[in-house]
Amino acid sequence: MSLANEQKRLLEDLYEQMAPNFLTPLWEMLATLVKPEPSSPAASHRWSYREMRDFLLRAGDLISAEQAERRVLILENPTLPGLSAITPSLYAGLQMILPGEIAPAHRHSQCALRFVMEGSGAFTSVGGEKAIMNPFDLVLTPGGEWHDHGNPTDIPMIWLDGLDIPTVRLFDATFAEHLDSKVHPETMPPGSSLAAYGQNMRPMHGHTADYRPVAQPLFHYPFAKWRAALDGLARTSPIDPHLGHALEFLNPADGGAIMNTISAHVRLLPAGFSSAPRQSTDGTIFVVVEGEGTAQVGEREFALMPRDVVVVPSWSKLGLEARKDLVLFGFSDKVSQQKLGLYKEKCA
Ligand code: GTQ
Repeated sequence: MSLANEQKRLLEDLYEQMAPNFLTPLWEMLATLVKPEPSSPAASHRWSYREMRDFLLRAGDLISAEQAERRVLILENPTLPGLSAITPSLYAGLQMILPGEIAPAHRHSQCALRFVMEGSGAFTSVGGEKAIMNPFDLVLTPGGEWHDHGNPTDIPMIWLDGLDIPTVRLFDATFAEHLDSKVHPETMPPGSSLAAYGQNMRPMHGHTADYRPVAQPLFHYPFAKWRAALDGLARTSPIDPHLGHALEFLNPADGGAIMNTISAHVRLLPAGFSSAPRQSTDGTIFVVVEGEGTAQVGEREFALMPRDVVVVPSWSKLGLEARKDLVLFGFSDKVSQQKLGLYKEKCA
């Protein structure tokens, strides 16, 4: 037996003997733990809205929102089965509230965003203030805030949920509770926080601070406003070769990201525009809002149609091409990574 083989045999013997003591040798693992660059366990994938919607409507025939607490189909990353994760740090789900239904009030450590896919006039209530939702509105439920959903209209309401469930799981820091009543009592008329904080201003006497957390006063970013802002940017600023015209949603209290763990943005890529390839460490979930085009994600190509959802894992090379003016909404864990000093991007 050669010396190398003898060494290997003795080491393997040693590993076997230490295993019952829950000890393993780093030198066998180091290369997979500390890698020269990200190689995500998540896959890129596109979910067709038409297909998801069909399954969700079928679920709607079988279970009520109240029974389910939240009637949601989880968009599970194909290579992260059983983890309820669309990227290693984030969760996405498609939620439906049928006419007359209520999804009862609860609160939890996890931060949530809602991006409306269809329907008009249903609401998410946050701390007792309703946000009346319209297509492509962004509504936030920051961690720890009471929230319920309801649909007083006569059409189904469907939105995409984005939560930091896997992040909170990583830190083992989850708390949740139910409210005694199904619906939180109304604290302020619908639109109050948007009126007070949605114009780059704030009430001088801070009377709303009593019911909205000072650090997170705004929770409704209507489509009409962000779409107009994107058009305004496109009219006045040169286009970014990697992003297209892009705007991040901000928390007006501090100019930072919308929530503690989730960042969100929108992009407009004019017809004929092809973005230069870009990589970033924040695996991103995109929703197609308008237009048509393609997303080149590493070696794979996805056709983009309105309301489809595409996940782009960390450090995948992303190139976007617009056939018709393409408008995208995206969310990611960028703000978490920035706080931890991890965020990086690379533009070709
Ligand atoms: O609406 O509160 O998709 O608590 C997953 C967990 C939605 C919600 C989800 C939740 C919610």
